[in-house]
Amino acid sequence: MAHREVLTDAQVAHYRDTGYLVLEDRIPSEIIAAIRAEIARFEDEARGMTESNDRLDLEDTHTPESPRVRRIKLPHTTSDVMRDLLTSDHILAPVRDLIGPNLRLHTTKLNMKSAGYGAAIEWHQDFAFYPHSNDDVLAVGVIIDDMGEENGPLMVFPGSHKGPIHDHHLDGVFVGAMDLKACGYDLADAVALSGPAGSISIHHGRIVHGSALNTSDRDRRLLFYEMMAADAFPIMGSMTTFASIEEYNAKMLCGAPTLQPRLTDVPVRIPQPQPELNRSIYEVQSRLRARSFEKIA
Ligand SMILES: O=C(O)CCC(=O)C(=O)O
Repeated sequence: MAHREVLTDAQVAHYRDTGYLVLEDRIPSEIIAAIRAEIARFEDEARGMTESNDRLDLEDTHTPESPRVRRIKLPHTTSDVMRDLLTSDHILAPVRDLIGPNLRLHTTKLNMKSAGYGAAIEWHQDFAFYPHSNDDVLAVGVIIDDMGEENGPLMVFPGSHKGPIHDHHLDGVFVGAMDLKACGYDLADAVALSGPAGSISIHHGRIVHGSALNTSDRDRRLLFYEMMAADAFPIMGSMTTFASIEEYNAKMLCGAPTLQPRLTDVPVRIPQPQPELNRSIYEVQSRLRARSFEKIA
């Protein structure tokens, strides 16, 4: 049996079987409080803004007078608290238990999903956006507010990480979402990842997931750290971009980089051509004609 840092055999088996895991009580409350204070700082910054920029993605219903932020982009580059948490054992120890000691960052984002209007994210697979040479690719979600059925939780289809990569194209253009029914899924089989603030969720890069509009009176903020085994290399057309091997290796979170990709038998579709508006998943999915989730008027 392999030595593990934090996860039990049962937790590792659950992840392998279903493609997700929720770990309660993983992040100390003072770190969650510090992240909430950082979020307030970003919300202040949105006042007066007329359009999204490279730090903040704004809701369609945002106005400069009534700011509505739907995503803080790359928060590890603009917040010391969120950078330090990313490289801490709170996050990396369980990931090492699942996909090994050598980890490379893909990206970070904080999806706000505010009470009353926080935007939905249509069903998709992260691996459809960034196919790699193997699927030791996952996302850790840090639950900033208690997340339950009512406030737009992250939802997954257990076991879907073992299936195909579905078509995320419309009219020949990548739209970052799939047609759930056409792909044979029944909404009744989706599982909401619930947990109190300070929990983390982990979802496999191939798992089918999405989340509804938050019409409740409680915020649902979820900070994502997306990462992969260092020997999972991006495949042509993947949204993983880097200008040089030095820049690529600067994304290492722990362990050692390699120049030898591990190739496994994983399903791949190339997420190309990209739509013109492609600065965030919300923009990419905005071309959809049929939606699974409601949009706010
Ligand atoms: O925030 C959510 O509920 C889903 C996030 C997600 O899947 C994404 O941003 O790719």
